[in-house]
Amino acid sequence: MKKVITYGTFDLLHPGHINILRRAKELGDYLIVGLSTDEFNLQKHKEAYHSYEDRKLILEAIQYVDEVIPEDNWDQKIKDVLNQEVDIFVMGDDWKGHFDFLKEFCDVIYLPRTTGISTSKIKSDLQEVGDD
Ligand code: C2G
Repeated sequence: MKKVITYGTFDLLHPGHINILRRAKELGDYLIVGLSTDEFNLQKHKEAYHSYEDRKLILEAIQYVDEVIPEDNWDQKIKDVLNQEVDIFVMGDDWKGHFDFLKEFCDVIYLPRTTGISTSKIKSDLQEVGDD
């Protein structure tokens, strides 16, 4: 069984998230998502609208996702890859090069981001509507 892992906040779920999850799953048989905890998001200078529990509930309902584990620091990826016996690490290419240190332990694949959509764009678009 080929195991794939990816990480993220996955707040205000949108087609960009679904596209990366679908493509990641297509690379193997089992997809693990390392979901950023609310506390780790603070370290990432992000504040998610949905709590970790709600973002986990939403991700677990997605057909491509087989398991969700907490991501609570920048340094857990090697341990996760080894402990979960991961074959492939996947991220959007906005992270290209950032996780190449994992190549010692698994395949590292950066996939093109979906253009024109992001959680921050959703938030700013809604802000504009609200201001009208
Ligand atoms: N993504 C994408 N296309 C978009 C938006 C996001 O392909 N339009 C991808 C990102 O590249 C990432 C995943 O969706 O691979 C999750 O994105 P975020 O929730 O924004 O995650 P991020 O804050 O980048 O956290 O340790 C890694 C970090 O936790 C990644």
